[in-house]
Amino acid sequence: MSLTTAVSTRYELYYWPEIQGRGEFVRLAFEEAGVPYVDVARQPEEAGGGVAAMMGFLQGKQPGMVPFAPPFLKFGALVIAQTSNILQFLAPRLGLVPADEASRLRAHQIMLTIADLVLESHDVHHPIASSLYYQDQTEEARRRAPHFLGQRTSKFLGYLERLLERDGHLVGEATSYVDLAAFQVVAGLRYAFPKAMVEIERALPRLTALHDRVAGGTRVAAYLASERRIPFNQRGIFRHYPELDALGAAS
Ligand SMILES: N[C@@H](CCC(=O)N[C@@H](CS)C(=O)NCC(=O)O)C(=O)O
Repeated sequence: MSLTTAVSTRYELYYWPEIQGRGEFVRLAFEEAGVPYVDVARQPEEAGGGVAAMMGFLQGKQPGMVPFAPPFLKFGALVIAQTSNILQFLAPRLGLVPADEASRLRAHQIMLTIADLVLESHDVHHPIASSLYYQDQTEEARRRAPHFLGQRTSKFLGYLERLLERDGHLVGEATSYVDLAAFQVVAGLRYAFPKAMVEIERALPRLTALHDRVAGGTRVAAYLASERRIPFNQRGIFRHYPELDALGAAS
């Protein structure tokens, strides 16, 4: 194959370079599978990386489907966006979902539900607009947090707990991308709301055990200890504002 017709078949992940965010669900899948990927925006601009490389796709300057927002994955001629969609594409290739259709649908269904929780987790600190600073919507965030922590978090995580209780797993016996995602939301919510999560997790022993099992897996543990794992921070989806970390009465 000549250089001009060669289509790269390496996995290229495009995501904001300084946060875990939604890109982390994809990073975790590659890390658990031990499959190499390029985290493009974290590479130097001189090497074709940086946010500029990502913006080229978002602005439609690159061939292939134009993504609405990161994360997106480039594989050959394919440009795939939407976290759950990326994972649905990757999981069979990475061995992170059983092969049968029912299991794959089940996995996608749970992943979409986790994606809803991710959005609500973000909207606690940005209840009015993503384009405004947290400091411009603190009052509304303080009102929203007890609703999120008192009702929504328990409803979402309690759903995962019930699946574990009833079926013994989220999807299949082997570690799936949904297990990785469940680990990530528990880790993120613990970072954002450490006090409330102690209370909330009392009712979630199976989910806590799943979190620990995923975190202790050989490849994931090595990843978490590496520099590739960006620490949680105040620019990501899960942010720690102590004034929001209370289960108190909702108003
Ligand atoms: N539903 C999409 C949401 C994508 C999304 O909101 N991406 C964020 C970063 S985590 C972003 O950069 N959004 C820009 C925007 O919404 O304008 C997914 O799950 O991938």
